[in-house]
Amino acid sequence: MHKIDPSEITPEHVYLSRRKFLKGMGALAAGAVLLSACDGEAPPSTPASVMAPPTDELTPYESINAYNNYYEFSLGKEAVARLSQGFKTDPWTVEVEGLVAKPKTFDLDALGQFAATERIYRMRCVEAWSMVIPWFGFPLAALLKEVEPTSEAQYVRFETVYAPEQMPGQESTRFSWPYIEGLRLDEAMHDLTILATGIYGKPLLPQTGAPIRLVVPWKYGFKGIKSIVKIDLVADMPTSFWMAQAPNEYGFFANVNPNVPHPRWSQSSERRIGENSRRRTLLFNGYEAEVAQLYEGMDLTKWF
Ligand SMILES: Nc1nc2c(c(=O)[nH]1)N[C@H]1C(S)=C(S)[C@@H](COP(=O)(O)O)O[C@H]1N2
Ligand SMILES: [Mo]
Repeated sequence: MHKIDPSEITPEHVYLSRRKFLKGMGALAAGAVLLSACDGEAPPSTPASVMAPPTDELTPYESINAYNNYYEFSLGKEAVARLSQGFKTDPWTVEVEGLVAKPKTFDLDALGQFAATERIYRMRCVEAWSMVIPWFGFPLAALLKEVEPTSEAQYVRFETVYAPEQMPGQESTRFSWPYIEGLRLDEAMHDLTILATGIYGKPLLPQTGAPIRLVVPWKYGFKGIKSIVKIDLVADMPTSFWMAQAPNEYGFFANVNPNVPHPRWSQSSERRIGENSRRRTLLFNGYEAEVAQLYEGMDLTKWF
């Protein structure tokens, strides 16, 4: 696994990784980024990622790691950190197989070969809370290219580790374990889609999905499957953990959409962790310009 040294998070590094997002941004936004990238200390305290509105502040490291959804450990968001302490994430392997020319099992060292990038993304849970997280990781596309999906591959199916002896929640028969998620191949290949291995330049802790988890910033948080052990290229749309659990509440695409209420939660606004007032939820979580073309012709007024 790529060991993230704190010295890697230099202002230059932050600046350079953000610069990649400047395409299509106005000079004002670019100026804001330059300013925030030049103010010295790392990790940056209030920078504006160009992918996020300039007013979005990073959620503090402590909050990101103290309020988690990870049902394998607990249904209580504040209990996950404690119950996942000591969860064994080394050694670890991710098997990539299915409709690929070159199936391959990646160990931590092999995963560390992929060029690391920093991505500051909003994360929006369907329960209507959100955070802004500075991830470290690499595009999922880089890994998929290495295994060479065949022309029959249409979807990617992800699986979380099954380890009930370490994950007390997996003893519950209320859910069908392991946790499964899926993406259409073009969504999986999109540059915004990453496999994350760190936050704020530090390796992921168990509660955020160590050692490796998916991040798809324009979709609801439940698509971001944690502690992945298996990635399968398949022909048919996978049934996700939540689709199996409550098909009337959870669709496959799950793109953030303020206009389509979930049966239990209006999606029009959200509570940003650490802020008092609610903010308006943005279509595709604010990444419309980057991803709307993936869904041309689909009915955005429906829950999906
Ligand atoms: N394996 C697994 N992955 C999971 C979950 C889970 O319960 N198990 N919860 C999901 C949900 S609902 C959300 S909102 C995000 C939360 O990520 P965070 O705890 O890092 O904020 O993880 C997602 N990934
Ligand atoms: Mo969630």
